[in-house]
Amino acid sequence: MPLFDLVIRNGRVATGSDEFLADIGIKDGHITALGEIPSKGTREIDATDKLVLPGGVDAHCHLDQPSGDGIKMADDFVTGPRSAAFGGTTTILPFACQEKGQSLRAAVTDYHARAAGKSVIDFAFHLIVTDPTAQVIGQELPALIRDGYTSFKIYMTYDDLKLNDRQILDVLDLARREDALTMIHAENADCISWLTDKLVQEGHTAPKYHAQARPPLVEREATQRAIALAELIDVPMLVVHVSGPEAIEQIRNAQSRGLKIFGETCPQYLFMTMDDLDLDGFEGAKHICSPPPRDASSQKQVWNALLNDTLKIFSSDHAPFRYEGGDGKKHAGELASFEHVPNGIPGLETRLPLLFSEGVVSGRMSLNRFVRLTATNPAKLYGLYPRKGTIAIGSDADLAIWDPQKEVTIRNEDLHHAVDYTPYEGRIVTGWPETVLSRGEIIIQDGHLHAASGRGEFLRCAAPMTADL
Ligand code: DUC
Ligand code: ZN
Ligand code: ZN
Repeated sequence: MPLFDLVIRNGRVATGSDEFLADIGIKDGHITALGEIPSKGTREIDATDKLVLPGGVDAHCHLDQPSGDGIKMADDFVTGPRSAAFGGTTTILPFACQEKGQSLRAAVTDYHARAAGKSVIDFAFHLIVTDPTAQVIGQELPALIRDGYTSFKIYMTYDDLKLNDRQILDVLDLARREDALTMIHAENADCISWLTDKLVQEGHTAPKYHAQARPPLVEREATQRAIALAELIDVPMLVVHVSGPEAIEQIRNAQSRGLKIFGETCPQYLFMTMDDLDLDGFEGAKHICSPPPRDASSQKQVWNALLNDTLKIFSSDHAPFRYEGGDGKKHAGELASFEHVPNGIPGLETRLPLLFSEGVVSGRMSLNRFVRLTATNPAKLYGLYPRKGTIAIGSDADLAIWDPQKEVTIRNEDLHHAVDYTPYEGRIVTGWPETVLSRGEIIIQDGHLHAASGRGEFLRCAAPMTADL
């Protein structure tokens, strides 16, 4: 009986800290040998001239999340994870979103039902806390944290999601007591609604005005306030989807004062600008997300913040709405005012290839940094490390074998999500994850899916490893 179910031979292996030539032996879904492996495996993969990287961990995506009357997310727990896998991601963390008035436990039960038997890759849930009642703070959240839901997103904007400062303090205080991580969407709600009303009154309703209704200042102010609240409680916090220098400056300042404030950014802030909201007709709606993409100089600053460790996490914020049909971007009509367009863009499948191409291949960032940003750091921050996010003896054999030279033109027809567009249509990238393994099983090879929906396992998260980030 062979020692290994699978041996990957001769690949250039990279982790968050090292790069070396090695064979990888896999048994029962785990990595059990690294180095020169003389014995043959039941199966073998030749990875000569290929890179073998940890499968990506996408720590911010929205799937099958109710988003308002008449609006439906295009991706569920079949199509979203499948699309992620084709893009080299082997773990996702979508959200279980509490509706105001709903118990958090009921929300979690609901999302487990949505996900049951569907995902092709492993997944955990973050919670979205919209109604932090005494019962939620005192009982439900502590119990859920112990059950493996150790991170929750809270919002400072969106009427049906937002918390006031006092509620935010309650959540942060609970996170400190129970050793959990708060993720915060930092935009000032009153500024946005005031600016929106003004723009609409002036007849400025085209998609491009979305960016004017949410300028950098509203993100900066909310980021600064959120950091002050976390400082008051003395607890780590992650600012999600940071879009530009104003918010980055707040985070960097907090870090320089020794605060455990982390930052996440997403492809839209490196590869899109607000000019994309000003396409012909209603096409700009395809690029509406919040915070909005900024300008070319902001993109540069976001790159810098990834390179100087201010931002430690790179996620997709995949929020999938179809352009055509009446349940997505156009649910309020062909030329609806920007404030009625659902916020969000697809990105699960393109997240890694975009950063690999423009980061690693272009020479901006090391391969180790790429791995840290896209796999190791999120696995640590969300209590999944070292099971996920690295290549080490004992870790799950979640691996992506990249052809670092393959040129791919991104075309929506070649992607595997259920959205009818990609904001990156026509963009050429170099490097693509050709073979993807999840717990030792080959799930993607030769452009095909080789695994059944539903094989993915639910992961319980441990406490965030913030000391090490
Ligand atoms: N903004 C969010 O806050 N969530 C989903 C998508 C978006 O654009
Ligand atoms: Zn958000
Ligand atoms: Zn989001």
